[in-house]
Amino acid sequence: MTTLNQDTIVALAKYLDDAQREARDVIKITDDYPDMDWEDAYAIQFEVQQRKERRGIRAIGLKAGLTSYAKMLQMGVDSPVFGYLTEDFWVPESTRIDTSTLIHPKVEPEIAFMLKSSLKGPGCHIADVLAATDFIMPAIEVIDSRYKDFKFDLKSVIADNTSFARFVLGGSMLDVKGLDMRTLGVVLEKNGEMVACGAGAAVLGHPASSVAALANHLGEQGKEIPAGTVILSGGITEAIAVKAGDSVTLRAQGLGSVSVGFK
Ligand code: OOG
Ligand code: MG
Repeated sequence: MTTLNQDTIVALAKYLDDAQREARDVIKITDDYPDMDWEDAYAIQFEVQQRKERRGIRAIGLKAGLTSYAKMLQMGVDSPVFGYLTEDFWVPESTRIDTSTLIHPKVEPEIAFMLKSSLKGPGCHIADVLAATDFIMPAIEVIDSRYKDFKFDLKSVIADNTSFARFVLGGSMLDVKGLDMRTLGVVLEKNGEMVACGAGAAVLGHPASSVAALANHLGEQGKEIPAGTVILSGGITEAIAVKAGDSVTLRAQGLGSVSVGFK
């Protein structure tokens, strides 16, 4: 049961959608609606996505966020969140993203999963995820909270589609068979210097557990993750702020690298 009425949910979705489209920050929504609940937060996120769909922008994947201790610590929250990847925010590798369309972007090193079969919770676990995975790839997620100073609580960030702003896939596709993703190392470089590094285990012990958590979250609503879905499993390290002129490369063990620039 949501605590907010449908008119309020629709108005808050417009508030966040407009902020994103106009690249300006806004006050977090829990300041005005401190009693909103988790269902309200996901209902607003869904409504933001509905607005995009009405403009012809489809969801082409899903994401989990705040799945590593580094991210939880950085943002001062304690549980994962889930959101949509939309087609308008997919960016080809080695291009430059226009920072005038963003508020205060940050980049995150992530492992992307491509599913060959559907996943349905509850009860989904790492082995189910690995069996359903076609391949993994390195990914850079650009996050850009629509909230002032990038400060939020969990409900506000869920409503804001978990700060999703762009994503870049690249490098090699890797079969998960025979792979220990926990020890898969990643190095994030900005302008040729290493700015963060980590290993897969930073993400809930194993990046596949983040995908399982997503399947279980959707399972509570009777939804499944269809085959062919690309999923970002969550930043392995803290997110790194970027500005015009920066270039970012993610090197992932056995997966090559993926790069993107900012102008
Ligand atoms: C929320 C989104 C976090 C991740 O990978 O942890 C996220 C935020 O930190 O703004 O995408
Ligand atoms: Mg992320």
